[in-house]
Amino acid sequence: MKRSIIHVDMDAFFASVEQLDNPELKGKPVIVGGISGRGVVSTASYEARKYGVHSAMPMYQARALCPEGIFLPVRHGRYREVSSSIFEILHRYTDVIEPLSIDEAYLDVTGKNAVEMAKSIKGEVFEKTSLTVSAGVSYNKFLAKLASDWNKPDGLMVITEDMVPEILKPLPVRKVYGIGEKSAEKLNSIGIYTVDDLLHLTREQLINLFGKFGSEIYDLIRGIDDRPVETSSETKSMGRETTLDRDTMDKAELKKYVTEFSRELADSLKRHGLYAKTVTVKYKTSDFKTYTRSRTVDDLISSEKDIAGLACKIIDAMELHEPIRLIGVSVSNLTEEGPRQLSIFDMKYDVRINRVIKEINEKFHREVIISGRKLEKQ
Ligand code: TTP
Ligand code: MG
Repeated sequence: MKRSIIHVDMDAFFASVEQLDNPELKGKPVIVGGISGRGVVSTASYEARKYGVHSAMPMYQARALCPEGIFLPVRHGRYREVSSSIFEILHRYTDVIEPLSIDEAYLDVTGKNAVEMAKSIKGEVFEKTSLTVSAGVSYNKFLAKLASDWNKPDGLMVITEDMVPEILKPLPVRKVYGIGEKSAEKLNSIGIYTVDDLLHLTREQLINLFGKFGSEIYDLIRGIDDRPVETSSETKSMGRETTLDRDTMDKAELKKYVTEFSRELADSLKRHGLYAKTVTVKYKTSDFKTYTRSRTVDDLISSEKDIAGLACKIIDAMELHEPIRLIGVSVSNLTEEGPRQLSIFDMKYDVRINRVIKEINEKFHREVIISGRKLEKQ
């Protein structure tokens, strides 16, 4: 059966939440990000985008482009809270949800009226949070994501089979899933700028250019994408990372970051009902070399304390020769099955007996104390 996929993506998410919490900011150019010297823009409200400000731009550049902008630091905790309520709404529509980030997800609603559902999701998100979300509807992931981006903000776009490939032809190659900035530059250098140009290449030519992935590109630009919507049980890993305001060798400072990330990861695991067995710390040194160090445990972990505990142990064991410019934490080896609560009947007989004796003793002891108090009071 032909699939029905919805892709939802909140509009200018961090900035919209700031405008929500402080209505004076509505309609103004709000820029959220690292507001210190080396910080970068996390996102900008649509008002600020008119000045050319965009995500990942150095903050000093954003200040130069938009001097009247309102510059705010990132409040991850608050965005996570809003994100949770949005995902709660989405889960009422289907369980086949693949979260892509804090503000973005695919839903597989095959067999249902996807367009009506997308309208309803938009309505409900706005009603519950006063925030707008853009939705894209199509018959695969690539086209649904493209559609949600089509007329942001507050957009709703449907891409049907008969619109393909005409609708794709004028798009710059960068819009094709998997073609990053570098690949786009490579294509531009040989005179290929749009999907239309790409359509003239054979599968073999694309494989020569991009390796195995070339074959996928060949299909994508013809509207073919069989990737399933992967629910959280298929999620392989989750991670958070940041470029530091200044390079450091101070392990205490690094631990502060990994503890903050561990809290976010614990939240995310909880939201998806997942547990992890492996914690990985990734770091990049000032000479741009990237390292990863992992620890795997027998237990299933999901709490901030457990994740941060392992991450900090990894940091303790790191031998630093160069200052660090980027630090990140991820959890992997994920499973949906929680740690089994051992019931008394799962234990070996002698352990069980000991436990019962201990409980009886404790109860007895409590009773003695209670009666002791009673005696005192009398
Ligand atoms: P996006 O959905 O990419 O951006 P957005 O929601 O701000 O704007 P749009 O309307 O175009 O969807 O990312 C979601 C949030 O993730 C964004 O509000 C801030 C954060 N983010 C970063 O911190 N750094 C980044 O480079 C990007 C792209 C996003
Ligand atoms: Mg968004």
